[in-house]
Amino acid sequence: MDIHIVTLFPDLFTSPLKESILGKAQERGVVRVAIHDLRDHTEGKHRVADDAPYGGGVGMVLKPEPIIRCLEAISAEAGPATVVLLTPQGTPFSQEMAKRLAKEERLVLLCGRYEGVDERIRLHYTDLEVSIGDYVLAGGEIPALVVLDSTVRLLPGVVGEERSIQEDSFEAGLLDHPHYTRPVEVEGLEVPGVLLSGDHEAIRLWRRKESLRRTRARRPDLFASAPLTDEDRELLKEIEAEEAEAG
Ligand code: 6GU
Repeated sequence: MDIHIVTLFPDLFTSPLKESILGKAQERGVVRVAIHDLRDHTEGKHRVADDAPYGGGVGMVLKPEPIIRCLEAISAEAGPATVVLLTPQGTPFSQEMAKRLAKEERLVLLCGRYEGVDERIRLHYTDLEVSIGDYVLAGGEIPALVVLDSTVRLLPGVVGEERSIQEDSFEAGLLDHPHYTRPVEVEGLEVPGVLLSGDHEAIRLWRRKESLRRTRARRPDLFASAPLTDEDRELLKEIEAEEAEAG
């Protein structure tokens, strides 16, 4: 997969791209990431990439021409790409969207800044607009890293065990269960006994139940679309009985 990032702040990407899963995925050749500095596509010695909004008002707007030139340079060099604009007005990002993006051959992540990008870019040069949540960030760079991280880790051969992806929070439409590692006791705090039992079926049931318990407590909205089995419904009844007893 080829990912092109278009930004006014290329340095924001250096260290996140070097480390961890994103670094490894590039080393392994699973993904190639190219950073494009919008200022390289501006005109004049001041390399101006933004301008005041028509109609007046506060803030600045990203000028259209440098973006158009940059996108055209990318498609001329690399070929056609799906262009994703990072903006607080976009569609809320989700695991589903990460899965969809992971199927693309070539992506452009266009980082908005200031009050936004010229509307003509949004209308005619982007395929998808994405927001990472209901809060305002100074620009689309951190959201681009969020999209990049969650998409790249889904590519085959990036995360060591395929199974560990299937068991992630959200993959089954539920939150993940708790995890424990050694030692068995720390500061008087113990690991739940069932995890030490060696009884794989009991462990599976415990994990599923805790996953349901957490989802019920923290994100009951997820039940609206999570596929639940008869066993899940039984476990949920047990949880409800336990909670009622605990008051
Ligand atoms: Cl994609 N951009 C900005 N500037 N703020 C955001 C966002 C994006 N998603 C949530 N907040």
